[in-house]
Amino acid sequence: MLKPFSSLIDLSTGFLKDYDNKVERRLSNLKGMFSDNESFESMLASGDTLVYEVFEKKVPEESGQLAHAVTVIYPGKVGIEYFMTKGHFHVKEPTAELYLGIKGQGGIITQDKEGNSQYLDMSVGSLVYVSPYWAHRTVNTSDEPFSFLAVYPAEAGHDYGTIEKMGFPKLVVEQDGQTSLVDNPKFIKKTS
Ligand code: S6P
Ligand code: ZN
Repeated sequence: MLKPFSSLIDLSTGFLKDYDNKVERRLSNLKGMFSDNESFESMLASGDTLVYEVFEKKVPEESGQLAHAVTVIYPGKVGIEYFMTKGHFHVKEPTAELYLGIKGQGGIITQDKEGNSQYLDMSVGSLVYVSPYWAHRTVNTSDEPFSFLAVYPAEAGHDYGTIEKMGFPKLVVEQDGQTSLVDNPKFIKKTS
């Protein structure tokens, strides 16, 4: 049986100090996810930039356990679209998730299976409740690393394939120095 344990987030840097596992996502891992393919390919040609990292604590993937991880999204854009996570639905769809902003500025774009979408700004201390059935993707809208904690049922699982096919209804972009949401021309709305 898992004993109670603690870990430490350095609030001055936004990093989880004593993680068990780190996932690195580079540009090449996000192929096809940014809207502007030309900018993506030319950026990739000059280096496989680190876009985000996930620092995870390991808990058993079983009912009753709470998985938790700190994500750090680095600043950057592909074309006008901010660096972002892949985004996912949970495999066990009736599972919620709680996000807490730790450092920097960003936002979370969500969608349900009907293609309804909602964007929420995040900054230090923002507490975001991602309701069951809603896919979620976070973006860094600033010029410093954006860090947040996610807590979710350990058995939730990640469905990346659906998002790879359909995308999100909105893109989070910088226009005239402002963060804006624009329609994603490549979004595929579920038909059944
Ligand atoms: C897990 C939770 C986060 C993300 C992380 C990276 O349910 O939502 O820990 O895994 O922010 O995003 P993604 O979409 O690549 O898993
Ligand atoms: Zn999730």
